[in-house]
Amino acid sequence: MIWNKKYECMKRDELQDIQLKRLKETVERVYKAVPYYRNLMDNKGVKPDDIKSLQDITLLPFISKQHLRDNYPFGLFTVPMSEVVRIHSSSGTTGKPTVVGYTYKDINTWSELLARTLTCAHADKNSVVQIAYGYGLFTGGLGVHYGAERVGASVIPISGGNTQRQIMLMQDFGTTVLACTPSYALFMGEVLEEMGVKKEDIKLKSGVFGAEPWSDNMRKKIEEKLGIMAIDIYGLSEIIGPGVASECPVQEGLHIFEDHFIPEIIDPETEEQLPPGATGELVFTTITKEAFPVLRYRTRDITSLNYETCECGRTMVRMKKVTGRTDDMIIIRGVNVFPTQVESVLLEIGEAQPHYQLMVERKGSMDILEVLVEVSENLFSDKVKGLEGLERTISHKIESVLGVSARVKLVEPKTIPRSEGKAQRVIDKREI
Ligand code: DLL
Repeated sequence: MIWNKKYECMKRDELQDIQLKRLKETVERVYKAVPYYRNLMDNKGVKPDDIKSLQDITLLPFISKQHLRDNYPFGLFTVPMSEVVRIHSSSGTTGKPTVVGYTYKDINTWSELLARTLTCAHADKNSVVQIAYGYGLFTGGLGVHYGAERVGASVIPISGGNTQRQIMLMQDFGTTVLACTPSYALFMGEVLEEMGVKKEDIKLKSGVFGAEPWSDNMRKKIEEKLGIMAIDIYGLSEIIGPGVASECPVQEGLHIFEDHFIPEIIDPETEEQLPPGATGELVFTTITKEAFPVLRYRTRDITSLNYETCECGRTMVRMKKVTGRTDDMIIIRGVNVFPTQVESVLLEIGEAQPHYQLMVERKGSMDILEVLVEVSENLFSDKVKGLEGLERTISHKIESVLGVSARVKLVEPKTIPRSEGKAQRVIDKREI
């Protein structure tokens, strides 16, 4: 059942030898090809030859989303564009998105990682995999797609939305594996009930759900409603997309594909590496990527690493389910949203004040975003009709910038609580 036993079940010392060799190659590669990396390393006084053990990874500089933005769009690629066969970009960032590139070999690696992931959910050539992650610049749809083809499954590339149709095809085509965000999976479960379709009437056996945080309680609900085994899958565009880590059927932590990515946990304040088991910010170094390798990328996701052996036979370290972040990014219906994006919309519009708050709720399985916005004194005393128009304008603009719909509510001047420190921009009432 394990897809690539040689690597996934490798003894740790053998794995570490491979990791060190690959790490050295990657450091050499970025140092040679990218002046920006060379400068960062020179400034830290580290040369590729200084990497003599895996622990020497701590000598290397960190990379953050800001570094990627500073090099928009292709500045950190280590191959000429003639070698790049695919470009993706991360959803919902302020201003310019972060852009990632893949060579043919990278796509091949990525497909294998998703094949491993889908195998964790018992997918094989007899499976029918319905992919309801978004296709396009988002890495979810196409990432899972190539992995599903790699295991030889029959793939339904339906993308997100149109839930009744999803369920009709699920019945007619005999879908056995569902791939989408956990909140969408739960929503499908609800629509299934509304449509009077019993879980016994469909062939669904498992699902690979990720791209947003979800709890074990939510897992239970999804498993019950759809009658399946729900597997948590994790990844981020900057590292490769989905396929960075996946739960196995034991469902106690997500195995990180360590033959391709080296994880570290750091203290987000001091940036010191923390010992195994400690909770902190997850950092990844990619060690096989060609087009867009990254050194010590700060994910902002909070978790811990468990090096104990897993019942499933895989030896790869397990990360705990991600439940929080060190920044204020929230994920609404699978889309990453930063409060500062709302701020830039408000500043552009002018009539609204940059005093705002994002309220997120979950009704059933749907995330509802409401944005409270203060208006200026003189505007508020104007006719209500004008205000409704302004609400609509802001709401349209937010939807086009963020990629998610939001209900906008204008509020009287000075009603949003002011803070002396960090403003509380997000009130997240979701219980996931
Ligand atoms: O969400 C890639 C992906 C697609 C993963 C499909 C899994 C399935 P980004 O849009 O770059 O990439 O968002 C990455 O989403 O840093 C986490 O904060 C969050 N995230 C992704 N997977 C999980 C998960 C894709 N299983 C950001 N649990 C990451 C919690 C997750 N958070």
